[in-house]
Amino acid sequence: MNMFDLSGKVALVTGGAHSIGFALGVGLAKAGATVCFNCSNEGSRERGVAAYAKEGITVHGYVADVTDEAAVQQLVQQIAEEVGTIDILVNNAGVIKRIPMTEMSVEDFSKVIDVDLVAPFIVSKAVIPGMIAKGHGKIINICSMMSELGRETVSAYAAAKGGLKMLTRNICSEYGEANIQCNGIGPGYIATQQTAPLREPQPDGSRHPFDQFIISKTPAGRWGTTDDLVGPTVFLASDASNFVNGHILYVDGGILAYIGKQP
Ligand code: GCO
Repeated sequence: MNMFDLSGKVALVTGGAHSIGFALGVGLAKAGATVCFNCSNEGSRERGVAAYAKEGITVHGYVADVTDEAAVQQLVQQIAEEVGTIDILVNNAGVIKRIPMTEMSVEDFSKVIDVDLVAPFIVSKAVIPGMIAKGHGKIINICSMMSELGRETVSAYAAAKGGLKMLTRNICSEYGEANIQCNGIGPGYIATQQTAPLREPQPDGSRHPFDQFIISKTPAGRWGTTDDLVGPTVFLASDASNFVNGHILYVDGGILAYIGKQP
């Protein structure tokens, strides 16, 4: 018996057309799941479907705004009709705005909260009834180092990701008896487009100061890759984690355990 086998399971990865979401979608598919993803526009959907096809994966791609409850309800219904009731939800879609708090508009703050916290509520609310009807479900929320730590310029993102940690724990508390396990993945600093500005080489060719800082704060001595997140996500999506609930699994190379190297 392979407790990590996802065969027969339907997975939805929000924001699954690229970057971390794409890597997780590929990993879930390679573990046997039928993978669906949503994104914000048709161009991204087409590029995403093509990218999965290059990996030999037939995926179901949809355009839907995860902050729009009516659109999400329709998406979940369409997936149920076209693919099957969702067994695994990965709330991955997210944005970040790096602006000093006193310079950040309420509009910008609210946008980050809407995508990074309200949307996981909306999508989870939409899929839980189907999971209850099936007698099982897995919800995996992509949290962050900022679920535990703050830093300059990311007030909205930290507030959202801190809230997402507690939403994870509350879904666990409210629906655990329905055999729904809700956990989080807390990525460390992962080399993606979202973190590219933090890694840009300096004009003299030296490392970006933040790049140097993260390397000094990470026992693994490197930035993570999206592939580092796949195994932990497959674990939380599988029967191997049926008694793991309300847990945030930090995949950070040890950052949260480490005071940091003396300069
Ligand atoms: C930042 C980074 C982080 C990472 C990730 C860490 O500006 O500090 O973007 O937020 O993206 O969320 O877990």
